[in-house]
Amino acid sequence: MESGKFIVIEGLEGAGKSTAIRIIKSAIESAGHKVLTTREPGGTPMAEAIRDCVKNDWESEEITIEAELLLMYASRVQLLENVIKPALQRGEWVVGDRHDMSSRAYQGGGRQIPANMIEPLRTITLKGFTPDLTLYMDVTPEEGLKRARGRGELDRIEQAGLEFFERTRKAYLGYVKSEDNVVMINTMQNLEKVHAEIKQTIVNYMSQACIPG
Ligand code: T5A
Repeated sequence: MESGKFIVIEGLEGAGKSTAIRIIKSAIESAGHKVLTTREPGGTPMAEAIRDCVKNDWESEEITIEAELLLMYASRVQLLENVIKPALQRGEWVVGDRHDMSSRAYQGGGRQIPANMIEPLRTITLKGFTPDLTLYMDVTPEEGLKRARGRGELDRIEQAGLEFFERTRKAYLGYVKSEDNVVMINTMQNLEKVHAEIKQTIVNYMSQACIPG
């Protein structure tokens, strides 16, 4: 059986990932594929517990940036081995709300953890596994946080401050330039245009991915 594809949506808070995922899921299903959606951190019982851990504000105890990094990869490997890989092997397509690029952008760029400290964790947990396509939804931190605030209280990571998100965005923009299979969507334009670009990107990808050879 042909294995499925792993499509990842990345971006800062308020980039509009939730709507993008709905559009992508519907386009892939229309082409006759079964779709599973995932989120990171999270997606298995243990990974969801880790999600609560990293999003919580622990008041008397500061979460170190090293613990935050390790927890992101612990959550990721649980999801990858228990959910993502089995689904791909069953021929399903998986649409992920965040994956490895989030850690490299937030913990690498935002928290300024050097790449040579992140790399060994990637080797241990991912073992060379990479998404087939990544859609990076670009938004300025000002606009993204304004949208996120409109939805309710900001969580621990969302309270990290504008400079943190500027560094995170800069890291994302670097990966868009330097890595293959990454498409950037500018979300600071007319919403209909944003949605049309997302749909076109996935339709183009499917037409290429489904050509044998
Ligand atoms: N994290 C995660 C790390 O630090 N390292 C890692 O390795 C990983 C995996 C996850 C947090 O963990 C961090 C990143 C995050 O801080 P989360 O709750 O999953 O926590 O946070 P997000 O993934 O950022 O989820 P959000 O819901 O905040 O972002 P979305 O999904 O991009 O935003 P969305 O779609 O819900 O939109 C937010 C609001 O904006 C509006 C929407 O209607 C909604 O109200 N909106 C727009 N408004 C106007 N114009 C547009 N173009 C709009 N797009 C959306």
